[in-house]
Order: sequence, then C-alpha cells, then structure tokens
Amino acid sequence: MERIAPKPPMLVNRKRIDHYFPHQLTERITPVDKIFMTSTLGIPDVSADDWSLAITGLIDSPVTYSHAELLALPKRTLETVHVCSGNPKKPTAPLRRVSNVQWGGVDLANLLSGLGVDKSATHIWSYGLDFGADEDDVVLGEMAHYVKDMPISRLDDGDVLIAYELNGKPLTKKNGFPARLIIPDYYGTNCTKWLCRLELTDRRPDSYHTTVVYNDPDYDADPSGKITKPVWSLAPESIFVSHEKKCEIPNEGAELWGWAWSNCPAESVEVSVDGGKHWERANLEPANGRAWQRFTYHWEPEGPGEYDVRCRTQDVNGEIQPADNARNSVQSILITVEA
Ligand SMILES: Nc1nc2c(c(=O)[nH]1)N[C@H]1C(S)=C(S)[C@@H](COP(=O)(O)O)O[C@H]1N2
Ligand SMILES: [Mo]
Repeated sequence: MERIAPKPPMLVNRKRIDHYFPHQLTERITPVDKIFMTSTLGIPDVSADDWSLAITGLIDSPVTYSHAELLALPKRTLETVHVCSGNPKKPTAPLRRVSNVQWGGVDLANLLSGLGVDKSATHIWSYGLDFGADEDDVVLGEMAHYVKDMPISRLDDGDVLIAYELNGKPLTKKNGFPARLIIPDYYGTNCTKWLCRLELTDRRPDSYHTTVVYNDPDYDADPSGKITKPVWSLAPESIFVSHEKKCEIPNEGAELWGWAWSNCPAESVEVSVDGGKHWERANLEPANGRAWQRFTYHWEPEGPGEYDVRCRTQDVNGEIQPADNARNSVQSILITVEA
C-alpha cells in the first residue's frame, strides 16, 4: 500500500476508543456523546477546505469532489444500527459496542452510476486519511493508510452513503469529519472515516485492516479454518438495556427490554431467565428499515435468588445468535432478586 495523501494534522495521535455499556443506550437515536468511537491510528484534524474525495480506478471519469461540491449533490438521510465488530485480534469476544444513528450524505450507487464504472470492477477500496502503525506497532509501515473494501455487488442492496452528517449535524471529527463511508448492514469497521479516496478495482487489497485482520475462518468452506471470509455483514445480536450486567431488583414483576438487529430484520427475540435452558418469546417491534428494533419482556420472578438472564435473536433469514465463542454470542446478565 502506498501513501496517497500527506499526513494530516492530528487531533489525537494514537489509538483511542470510547466505549459505552448496553444499559446506557436508552435512546432510540443514540446521542452523539454516547456513540462509541474507535480510531486505531489517531484522529485526523482536517478542515473542510483542506479536504477532497477522489474517485479513481476502473472508471471512465475519475473525479475529485471538494467539500462544497459533495454537499451540493442530492442528499439522503438514513437511520441505521452502527456496530463495531470488536477487537480484530479477539474476533470471538463480544464487546457490544453499538449505536443507532441517523446519517446524511450522498448515495454512492447513484453517484457512481454517472461515472461509467468498468464491468471488470468487483471491489471498492476506501482510504482514510489516517495511517501509521497499529496499536502494537506491528505490520503497518508509515505508508499504510486505513483501507477497507466492499464488494461492488453490495451497492445493489442500496443505501451505501458518503456521509457528512450525523444525527442532523455535521459529522464530528472523531466520527469521520469531513466525510465517511456508511455501508448499512455491514460492521462499522468497513465504514471508513476521514474518507479521502474511493478506488474501483478487480480484487481485494492486501492492506492490514482488510486482509490481515478482520477475516474470520469460514468453517463452512473449510473445516480446518484456513479459508477466511471478510468481516462484512452484521450477524444477529440483541442486548439488554433495562438492566445492568450485574444488578439487584425487588421481588416483583420486572420489565426487561433492549435492542435487536442483524443484516436484515430481526424476526424474534427470546428471553431466558435460567441461563439458557428455557426460552420464551419477547415482544419485538416490527423492523424499521436498517435501524435496531426494541424488544420487551415482562418477567415475574419465581422468588428471591440469582438469575442468569439472557436474550437471543433470530433474523428473517433464520440465522440465530450462537451461545458462545462468537462476537455476537448471547449476552448474559446476572439479576439478583432481593428477598
Ligand atoms: N479511517 C478510519 N476509519 C475507521 C476506523 C479507523 O480507525 N480509521 N475505525 C473503524 C471501526 S473499527 C469502527 S467500529 C468504526 C467506528 O465508527 P465511529 O467511531 O464513528 O463509531 O469506524 C471504522 N472506520
Ligand atoms: Mo470496530
């Protein structure tokens, strides 16, 4: 990977992560100050005037948009669940970093349809302005931008945005100002912030964040796990918001609730109050586009004691949350019912 833009001034020079816990995510639209934030290479500090976005590669008319030119294009808004896939070095450990926000920006499929994309193009590479070493100072040279890719076929499913607004305001610097890629139904890692280039190509890049980490063993394709598949599509997941990870409640009926999502509508959420032995269906609101869905469950505890309470969702494609050993494995909280 070559460096394609000079190193920008940095607001923060190294890895930074802001994390919020599921029980804090009480609002349907997560306020900006509660949106988790990840940056592995630091936070670029770029003014709108100093920024531009190049669209290059297998395309008849390569273009560069200034900030003003991008904002002058037709704008769309879209509410989506926004999910971190977790620590790329511990891909089977759930971190429950999630939010649900409204993006505003330019429809990428629409934009590209006017630029003559070559038939041989299969992937879109997205480059962030940030580059350098990863948190362990390994693998990445000084030349390595944050680079991700998506299959061009994802455009057919709609709603891929070059976003410059978050919850109705200009993107904050930590969330990708001046603009970022948003690929709804894909994990957040694919949504390159501080976007400076989109390149149409006929292959996957060999960049660190694309093909070194963020690839899961594909046990369906090869039981030994040597064949990998990119961490793109969201897997089904649900979280409790109503109750903290460890909490005490009085010995009376309790309203459990939380959020569920997947790469398609969630079809059901089930709740277990005995550590996963028995499950009962929760109420689940219907899907609203690509946003998360609220579930509620009225629980009458049998009496005082400790309860291992879990929720799991199944999506309309029949995919269900695994019990363990996956980034989306079932969440378990410990509720003590007081005497
Ligand atoms: N340029 C760039 N884009 C990036 C990252 C990054 O470090 N650099 N982190 C990714 C990861 S791992 C996630 S989960 C999302 C987080 O977006 P947020 O910080 O706006 O919540 O941004 C993605 N885009
Ligand atoms: Mo992430």
